[in-house]
Amino acid sequence: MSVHGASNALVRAETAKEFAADVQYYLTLNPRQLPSRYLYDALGSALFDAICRLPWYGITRTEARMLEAHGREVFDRLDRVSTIVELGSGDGSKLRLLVQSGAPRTRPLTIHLVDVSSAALTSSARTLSELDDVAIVLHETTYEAGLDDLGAQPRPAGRRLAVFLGSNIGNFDAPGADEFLRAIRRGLALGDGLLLGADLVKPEDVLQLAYDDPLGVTAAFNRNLLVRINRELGGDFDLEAFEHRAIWNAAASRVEMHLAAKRAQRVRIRAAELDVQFETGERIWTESSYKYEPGQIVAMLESAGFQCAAQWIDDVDRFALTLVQAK
Ligand code: AVJ
Repeated sequence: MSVHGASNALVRAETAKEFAADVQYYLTLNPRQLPSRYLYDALGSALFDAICRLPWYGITRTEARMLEAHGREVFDRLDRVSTIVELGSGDGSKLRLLVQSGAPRTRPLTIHLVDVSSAALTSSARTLSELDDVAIVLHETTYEAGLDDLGAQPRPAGRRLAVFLGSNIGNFDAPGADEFLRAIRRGLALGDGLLLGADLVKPEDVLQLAYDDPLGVTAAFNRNLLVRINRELGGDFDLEAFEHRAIWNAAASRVEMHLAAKRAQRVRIRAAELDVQFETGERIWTESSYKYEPGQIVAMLESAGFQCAAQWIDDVDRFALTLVQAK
């Protein structure tokens, strides 16, 4: 195995400034918001890993089981894969499962990992280094920049397979998802593949427990965003004064996470030059997790320039893996 870093220093240097600018912009919108990508600092990522182990949050376990069960079929439908690109690498264990169960004979294999988090890249690379005869290339950058990098590189023989797992697509609203899927499509050539893992609509009580768990881990994950603003941007949020809310918005088919002010208060954030007055019950919308019907996933992919090759559905745990090809 070999690991090459293609890390982008420019992207990293801009992060603090961008965070301040985004907090200033989104926190003064009506309703107040914060982009969900900022949930994942080191502590936030550790809390998300804990969420994945909660008995009430099934996405990770169900998807891993499905990758193991259907991995072989993925590489049967999409033959001659020589390059896999994982967007948002997590800890690498799902991709290892997919390759182990599905691509035992596909060598040589190059795996590109694209993630803004160097911690995620390091742990993924370590997990994937257990595979034999695989070259790993790290891209410490945004999905979009990583896709551009890749689109510009000379293509080895064989197909590319892009992999976007964990229902991360669910953080995008419909126009955002369309734009993102089109960006993936641009990084691929005709006949290349995309494997998408997406969570399906399920009963409200199940969703409620998944996003507001009895151990309070999801609440901590959400409230950590305020801890991060306090630390990195000189904010003075009183942690005790905000509570986690998870709301199923049936009309929009999404679970929303919010932070609700328990009392009226004023918050200052020095680096964002902000002075915000919260009323009692006023909320900050921190995340959306869209839930889909299987046909909707196919339609969304088809309109972004793909053709469905296969879809696997777990009807008990309500999750879909969809394999498409660039058309
Ligand atoms: C990583 C975006 C897929 O929406 O289910 C978990 C994040 N938020 N619990 C999701 C999350 C609250 C997760 N995604």
